[in-house]
Amino acid sequence: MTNNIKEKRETQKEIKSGYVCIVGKPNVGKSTLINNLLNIKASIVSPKPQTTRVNIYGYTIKEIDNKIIQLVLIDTPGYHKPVNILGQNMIKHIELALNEADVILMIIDATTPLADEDFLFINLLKEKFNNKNIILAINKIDKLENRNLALTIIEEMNSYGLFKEIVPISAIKNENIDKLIKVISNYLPYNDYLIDPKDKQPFIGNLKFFIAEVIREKILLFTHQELPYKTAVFVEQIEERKNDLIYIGATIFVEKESQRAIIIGKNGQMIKKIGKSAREELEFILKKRVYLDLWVKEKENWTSKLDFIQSIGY
Ligand SMILES: Nc1nc2c(ncn2[C@@H]2O[C@H](COP(=O)(O)OP(=O)(O)OP(=O)(O)O)[C@@H](O)[C@H]2O)c(=O)[nH]1
Ligand SMILES: [Mg+2]
Repeated sequence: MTNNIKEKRETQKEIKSGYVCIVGKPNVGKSTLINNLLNIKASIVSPKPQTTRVNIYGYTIKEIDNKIIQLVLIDTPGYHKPVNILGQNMIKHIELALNEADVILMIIDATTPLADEDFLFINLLKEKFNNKNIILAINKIDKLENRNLALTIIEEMNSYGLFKEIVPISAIKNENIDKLIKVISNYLPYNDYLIDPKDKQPFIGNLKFFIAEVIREKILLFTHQELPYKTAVFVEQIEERKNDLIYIGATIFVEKESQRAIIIGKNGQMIKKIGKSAREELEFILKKRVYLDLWVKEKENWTSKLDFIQSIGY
């Protein structure tokens, strides 16, 4: 085969593309899945619910069965009953993504029984988004002692008559992810690229916001009770310095003085731990040395102040 013919054959491959929004209750593994699909860290992950606060966009190209698949992915906050303006904004983000989606990918956790939030969300999908292609992924199957349980869950979820397909997966162990992409591709509407495939930026985000998120991820990891839900991070300054060093100045906001004391810790040990862990990860991602300057400020009742929430990007 001459090169010319070979090239022509390659470009004749079928292309499928579309917007896929990843939704579901908190902590089911939505952000873990988008990171897996993008093959980079775009969205922070933590063992605590309500980690993601805004929609995170990314795109990727996969090739399966001689078909080129371009997914424009949206990771969303976990669906929950909001208790403040921050929570209300999170729900607005989810609705925005649902409206944008060609395919809605709902995630549930195979290891926990369905909760109120799952039922509320299923009702929302039934009432407002039944005309869209809705696929269900049952995540965390790696944690199932008895894999047959996945079949029972599939049967139960089928009874809602809502899902076009149901796929058991493990986002962490990369199980059945190719199958999931293949299933999604059957419902993608376009037969062309949505984003120029030469565009090498898989994660459509803002660096300052991403750095703030990495810092917040460490706070989620090391602090407990209400603190993770009352913490906001804002990067004030990023400055390239000599010898491949980046200076990053960021403020951690909390609602009360007592929370400020916990974040700082005895002899400043907690803030040191958060700073060290964030700095190490940022150095790995940015491939540069990082000097991370962290301040902790009290901003009374910020989770109910719309102006502040918007100024910080949530
Ligand atoms: N065992 C196992 N754990 C998983 C899997 N996927 C995610 N997790 C864990 O589940 C927890 C929550 O993961 P996230 O990706 O932050 O969940 P999320 O749905 O984005 O959560 P919110 O942003 O709070 O809505 C983390 O501790 C993950 O490591 C999986 O496939 N298997
Ligand atoms: Mg998340």
